Amino acid sequence: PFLANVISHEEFLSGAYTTTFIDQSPELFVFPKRKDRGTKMLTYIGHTTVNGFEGLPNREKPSMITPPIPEFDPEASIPDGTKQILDNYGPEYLAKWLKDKENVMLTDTTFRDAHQSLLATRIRTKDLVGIAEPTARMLPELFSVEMWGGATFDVAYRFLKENPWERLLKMREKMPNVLLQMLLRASNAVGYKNYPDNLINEFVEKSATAGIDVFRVFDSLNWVEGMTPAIQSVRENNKIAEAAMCYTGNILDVGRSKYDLTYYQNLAKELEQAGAHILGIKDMAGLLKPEAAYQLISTLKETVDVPVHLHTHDTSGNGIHMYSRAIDAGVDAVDVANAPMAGMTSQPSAQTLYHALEGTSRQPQVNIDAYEQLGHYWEGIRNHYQDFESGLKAPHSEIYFHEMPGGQYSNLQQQAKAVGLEARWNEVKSMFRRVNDMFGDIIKVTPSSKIVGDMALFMVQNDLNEDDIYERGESIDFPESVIEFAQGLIGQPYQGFPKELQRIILKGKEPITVRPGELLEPIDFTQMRDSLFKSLDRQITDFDLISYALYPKVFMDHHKFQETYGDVSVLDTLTFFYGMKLDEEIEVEIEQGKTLHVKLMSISEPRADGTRVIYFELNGQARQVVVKDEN
Ligand code: 3PY
Ligand code: ZN
Repeated sequence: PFLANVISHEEFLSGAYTTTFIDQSPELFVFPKRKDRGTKMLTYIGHTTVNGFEGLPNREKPSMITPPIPEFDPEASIPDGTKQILDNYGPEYLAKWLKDKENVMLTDTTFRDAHQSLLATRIRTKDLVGIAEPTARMLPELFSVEMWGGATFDVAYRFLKENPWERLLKMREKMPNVLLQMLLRASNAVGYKNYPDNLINEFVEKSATAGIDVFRVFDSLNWVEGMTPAIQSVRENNKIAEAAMCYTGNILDVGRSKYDLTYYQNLAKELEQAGAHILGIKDMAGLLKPEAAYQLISTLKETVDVPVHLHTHDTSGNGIHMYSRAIDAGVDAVDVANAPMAGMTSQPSAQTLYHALEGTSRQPQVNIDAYEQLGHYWEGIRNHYQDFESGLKAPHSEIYFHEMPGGQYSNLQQQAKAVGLEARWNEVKSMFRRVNDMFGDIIKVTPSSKIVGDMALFMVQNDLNEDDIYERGESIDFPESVIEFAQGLIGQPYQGFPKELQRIILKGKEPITVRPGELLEPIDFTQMRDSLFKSLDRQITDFDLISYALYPKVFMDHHKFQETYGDVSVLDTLTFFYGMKLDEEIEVEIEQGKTLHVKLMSISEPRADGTRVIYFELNGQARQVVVKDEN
């Protein structure tokens, strides 16, 4: 095969090669591996059937109906939308167009924040892409569809065993008409720590190439200096920079003056100057109350020239009332989710908002029947993920006290459970607030919210209170994330760190005060590509490189998983999470036009070495795999 690779190589054929040709052409050594996709897939199904899926109860696969997909004529052209405005006239024009609209415009978050906040970000690409084209055809009036970024990136690799870039590419293909939007944690990209500037630039450039149009950029401490490189990078790629300020506290509470109306007003001006095409307000915990929204939006609309886009979580149940006041005050766009995926820790419901605004001049112009039809799909799909539900059953007004972001609530609950604190969850929530106050009342959103959560868990677990920290702090080993925060490695909090606490946590280590990205070595992508190529023994795409640079271990684990089990993203969701039932038959389309028929025939008892033999029929032929019984 080596010779065949050489003589068919373009450079060899053209005669332009030199003696270093072989050294410089690593692709010559990429040989097609013997693929046995069938065995790999059966091994995955067998393993999951016997051992369950990590983190889920090991139970028999539930029977569920396939969610209905609205019918459409695939030959009919897809109506133009906001994407065409951006592509034809550029981001400044689009921003002005948005600002001039009479009706409020909608961003649909069902494909990202809704499931991040309700189902621990677990909806798989297959289920998202499955409804993308009908959505594009039936809701072309949307401002944008938020479908990437935030936690989706690492969850895709880590838990769903799929490639987040493929999700983006496929969604883009199915949705050519509406703007695709992502949540970018500024210098933390889609991770939990600061990365070198050149990695942020690469990330933005490749995300833009792969299909992102609107980048909602935020910093977890509202530190504009930390956001500027990302905003600039988005602008350089001719995409829309939506610079977002995170809302915390309560501007109506005159006793709590750190984050008052003037604070947000000044921040808005700074973000406009830093290059925002749109000003985002990211109310990640749902703390913005209706009257506060009215005052905030009215003030900001007078403060900046760019349009204002509001994001909230409906945790308290006040979301629609709050939006309605914000819309009265002139907000240009709001974030909503399709009703069956809305409410509680998710965004307010699109349909409910539509009806709430009937009879007003600002009612969203969307096809409400389309929304409902698409909703039938989401209602069905959500059932497939029922084991990821947070268990929150009613509006949670306590949010105004503990201030935990919607996306974090179920996560921290899981973390608490994992360390045996399930029964002390109420204490953890109240400790979350106490830690916030100890830290000097900070903005809490990924990753700063995770740091507050880590510290809260740590304190409850070790039965520590504030006095213990101040009195015995010198002898306490604080969580790593808390030390990094005190070192300034995620940026500078507004009005600085509480000095005494910082000193106790750092135990003599010097904090930094500059942007962490300035101190980090740029990544040498060429060198990284070479070494990855050597260890993976396959072509390394630009997307692979970025993923590896952001999450080396997660990326390598994903690679190893694929070597063992192949591409499991093609499986239907219930099979992916629960395996198969005896005598069940499924069809798996492994590539277009190539379908495998799989039937589970029997499972042996565990053998002396702890393995079981699983008997299948694959396309009518008997096949067996051996899996370890880990129960
Ligand atoms: C994220 O950063 O993932 C968030 O959704 C923060 O609210
Ligand atoms: Zn959110």
